[in-house]
Amino acid sequence: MKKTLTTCPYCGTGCMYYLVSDENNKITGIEPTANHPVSKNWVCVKGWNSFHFVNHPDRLKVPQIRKNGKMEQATWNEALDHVIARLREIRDKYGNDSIMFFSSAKTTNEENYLMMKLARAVFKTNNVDHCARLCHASTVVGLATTFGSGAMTNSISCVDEADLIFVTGSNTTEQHPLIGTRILNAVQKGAKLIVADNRKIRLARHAVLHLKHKNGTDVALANAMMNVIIGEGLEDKEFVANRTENYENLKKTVEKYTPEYAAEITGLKPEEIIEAARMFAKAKKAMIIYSMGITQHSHGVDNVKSMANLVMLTGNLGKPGTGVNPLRGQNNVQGACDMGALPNVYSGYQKVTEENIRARFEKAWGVENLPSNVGYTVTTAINAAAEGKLKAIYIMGENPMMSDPDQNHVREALEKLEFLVVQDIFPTPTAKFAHVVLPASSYAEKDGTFTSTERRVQRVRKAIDPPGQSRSDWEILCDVAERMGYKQMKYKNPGEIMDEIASVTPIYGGISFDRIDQLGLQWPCPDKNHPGTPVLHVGKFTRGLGLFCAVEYKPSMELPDKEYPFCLSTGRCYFHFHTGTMTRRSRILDREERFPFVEINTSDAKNLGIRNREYIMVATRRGEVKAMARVTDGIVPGVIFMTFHFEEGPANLLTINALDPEAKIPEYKVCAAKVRKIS
Ligand SMILES: Nc1nc2c(c(=O)[nH]1)N[C@H]1C(S)=C(S)[C@@H](COP(=O)(O)OP(=O)(O)OC[C@H]3O[C@@H](n4cnc5c(=O)[nH]c(N)nc54)[C@H](O)[C@@H]3O)O[C@H]1N2
Ligand SMILES: Nc1nc2c(c(=O)[nH]1)N[C@H]1C(S)=C(S)[C@@H](COP(=O)(O)OP(=O)(O)OC[C@H]3O[C@@H](n4cnc5c(=O)[nH]c(N)nc54)[C@H](O)[C@@H]3O)O[C@H]1N2
Ligand code: SF4
Ligand SMILES: [Mo]
Repeated sequence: MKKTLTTCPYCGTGCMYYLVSDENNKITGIEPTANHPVSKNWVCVKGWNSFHFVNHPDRLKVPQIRKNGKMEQATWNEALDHVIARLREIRDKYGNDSIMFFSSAKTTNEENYLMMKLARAVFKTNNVDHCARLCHASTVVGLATTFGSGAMTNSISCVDEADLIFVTGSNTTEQHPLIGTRILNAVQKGAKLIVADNRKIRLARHAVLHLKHKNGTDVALANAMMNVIIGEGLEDKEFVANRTENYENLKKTVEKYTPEYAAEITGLKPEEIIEAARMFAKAKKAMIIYSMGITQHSHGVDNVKSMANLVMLTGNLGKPGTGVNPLRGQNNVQGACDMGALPNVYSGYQKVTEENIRARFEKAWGVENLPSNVGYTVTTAINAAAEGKLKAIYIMGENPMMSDPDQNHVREALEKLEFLVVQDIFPTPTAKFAHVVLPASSYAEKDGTFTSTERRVQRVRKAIDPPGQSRSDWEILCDVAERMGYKQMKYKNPGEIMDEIASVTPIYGGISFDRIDQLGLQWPCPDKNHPGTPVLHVGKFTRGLGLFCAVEYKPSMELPDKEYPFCLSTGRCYFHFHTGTMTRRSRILDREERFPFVEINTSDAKNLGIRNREYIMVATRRGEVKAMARVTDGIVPGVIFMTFHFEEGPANLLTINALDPEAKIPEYKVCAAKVRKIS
């Protein structure tokens, strides 16, 4: 038996544990570790079961090339030669920006860095992005504008110190279980909890106040809370005066958002809003925790700015137990953003549009003429492909056929592509459209780092050899670069890649494999002696002063009407992860939640004659999906909720391709739907 300390491949909480493997190169289980600051000898059910998929027989083991419409096995040489020949042809015919690279929040920092280096240094395009676009793009834009840095301001341990925790649009106990537990423990010790979510999530049972506002009305709620706070003189005058700018503008904007006015928009009672405002403002240390309920809207950036406004107004920033805390979703989505797998920035959020920054990267990478135009996002790339403007996509570790909005639209886009490469560990629905499929090795079979939601850069370690001919993503990417004739992408191991990252990325300047050996380090960590940064914006914001950005409430793009009377909201459940490629191949997890389901309120179900566990049809203007009715009082009347985990009942066949104008994030949380019985 061998024990290998590594980081969980599921959520951004970033638990570390030991993978236990035997002499036959098989992982047999996991063992928690006591000294990790977040996991503290615990993991959630996905952590416990994070090895079944690794051993699963469906793992991709051999490269494949499409020949005469059929996928055929190939050698690595044939597959990679084909990839670069086709990409070269397409580039020469249509230009550099006709190719797009989807990077992956499932892969390591080193691999994300190499993907963006490949796109920029070798293919000379800024067309690189990843699933943060579908997730926290609103956070990255909104907090960069207000604070100067788009990450969680505080640490997970700050939950223990808060007097009041405001959880909005985060089903924390199911989606970030070890943070959820931490919140429950804090409440038990006396912290107050406010939950804003119109589903009766587990945290709601422990809240002093549960706000069941309508989906998409968070700006109205926050503006009204600020209206009350200012009206009653509860704002932190000193903080506002010394640390922020543009306050007058905010004050003027929130004037009209009286509790009564916001009550009409949100469906709440005015007293609930007043109580929430008073509690939040009067707490000594209050923190906001939010996730997809805030970001996944056509006004997601406005929502995030509202969260920032609320904490600045009450002075809850730059100290333990406070802050704006967006819980990042994927195991390494924070890292994929940090590494510049985004169309507008290099690693460390250094802008591609700034000449001196481009010059630095040109020098470091030994290339000339790095592109200065901002590239496509994941979402605009799919649109461009559907319009025939984008010709090729190289996808590493994403499954857009299941995860992007409006599946028929995605299908049309993928079908139109002249060339699609899919590099994954499993044959995904997206891989069905690929011209070349490259088998990658999983987290258990490679070295590297993931960065958790609290900006903690942690080690991932190789426990076993990869199955079949599969190879690490970093090795594959280096091979592609070399075959393209680029000489500066050769590394002996991921530790060397991290050294290069540190040399070009100021916030990672002090990170190296030997320093982060056991517990990791929280960025910014600018030099080798820096201890890391648990709390951001202490004494001063990254951008200097905090910027109040006044925003008006804007309704969601497609609201319920007579024909489609329900609001369809989508999200996740405890046992499955995303498009299910990993959890549905995990015996125990798949046993717990086996069928596509739709939550519907008891009174709605009664009116339609729908019984619990009966299969029903859910339809929107995009399509219809069969799912099992879960009749419950845990959701308000008029709203239905589905997950996007099931290939056989894909929620994204229903969702709308409406985007936030700035962040380009889809509106996954609101569209109009109807349900009917299957006779
Ligand atoms: N088990 C499991 N864990 C996961 C994942 C997974 O797939 N499975 N995915 C990971 C990833 S990448 C992410 S991004 C996170 C997501 O984590 P969460 O954001 O917590 O999960 P969601 O289910 O998308 O949505 C959370 C809640 O938002 C509420 N909501 C919907 N609309 C609104 C609104 O307009 N306002 C407010 N205030 N609330 C609203 C929903 O009712 C829902 O309960 O989870 C991560 N962890
Ligand atoms: N309707 C609806 N849709 C949503 C959301 C929603 O709330 N509602 N949420 C959105 C959010 S927040 C997110 S983050 C996205 C997620 O969207 P995706 O990232 O597309 O979804 P995943 O299923 O996580 O896909 C990750 C892929 O990486 C593969 N993989 C795992 N490990 C490795 C590895 O080491 N190397 C390689 N090469 N591949 C690997 C997996 O098999 C899988 O196919 O979905 C979005 N879609
Ligand atoms: S809380 Fe997240 S990181 Fe921790 S074990 Fe569960 S899925 Fe893994
Ligand atoms: Mo996410």
